[in-house]
Amino acid sequence: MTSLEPIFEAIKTSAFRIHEAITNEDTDYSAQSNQSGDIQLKLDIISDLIIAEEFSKLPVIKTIASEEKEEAETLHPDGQLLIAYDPLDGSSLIDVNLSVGSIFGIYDGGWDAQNMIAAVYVVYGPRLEMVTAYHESVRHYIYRHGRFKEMELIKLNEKGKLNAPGSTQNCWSSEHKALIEELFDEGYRLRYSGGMVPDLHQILLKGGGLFSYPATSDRPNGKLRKLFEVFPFAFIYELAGGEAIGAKGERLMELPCSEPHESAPCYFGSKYEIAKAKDVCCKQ
Ligand code: AFP
Repeated sequence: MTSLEPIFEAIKTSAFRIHEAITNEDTDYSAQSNQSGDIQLKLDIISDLIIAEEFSKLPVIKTIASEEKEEAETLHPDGQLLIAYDPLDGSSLIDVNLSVGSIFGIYDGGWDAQNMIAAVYVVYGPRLEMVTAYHESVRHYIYRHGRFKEMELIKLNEKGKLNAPGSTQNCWSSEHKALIEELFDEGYRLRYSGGMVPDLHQILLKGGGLFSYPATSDRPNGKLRKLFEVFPFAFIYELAGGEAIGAKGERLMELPCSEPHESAPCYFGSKYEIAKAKDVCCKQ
């Protein structure tokens, strides 16, 4: 089994560099151009370049697919692993100083969810944090005094108390609306920032609940992308003891992916909430 430690170290280095850029760089296209005439880079493009640069140093990585690039890119033809990543998910929230994140899915043998062998995300918030899912454990790290310090393993309770309902509510199906309202009627608390990484991180660390980004009338295939958003969090939630399903109650980890930017409706949560989702709205 290939050791993923060099990849996790490259992600830590990228996280530190991106955290610095978030603090110091101009976050929008500016009017200035650099020496070669390129328009000043946006922060999410800078983040993409940082990650690609760190991954280019690892011969084990054959191909990368980024949310910021139309096509996948071969780094090392003799490499073994494929990595899909969203370099700065939720970047539109930076202007209002809300938490954002980077998401990574590590695949061996192809881009279908069943080929995923590990998933990682980084949270850029009041603290810099990283979560890795690999070898049956979901590990949590907090950046303190110059290094990522390992904390307790992450496990979801059978049932939680947080409800994170995404997308435009007037585009929800009546079944999805009924599910969300049932949870609120049971006393669940609304926790939704519009950033997938902090919203799912909160449910993982607060013991459970439901995050949903359903099929809607304006987005019949949902919004979140399979390769670098949906599959990595499905992998993480299942390893943490929860479940992750699609619009028809199917396991997200059984879905294929035929092109890098394909999206899928998705529900991530503790077992109680996913069972309710299957019963109320995600039926075959
Ligand atoms: P941006 O990257 O455009 O900010 O979108 C963030 C995101 O892809 C994901 O992080 C959120 O869960 C989701 O969009 C929020 O979408 P809605 O605003 O439609 O709920």
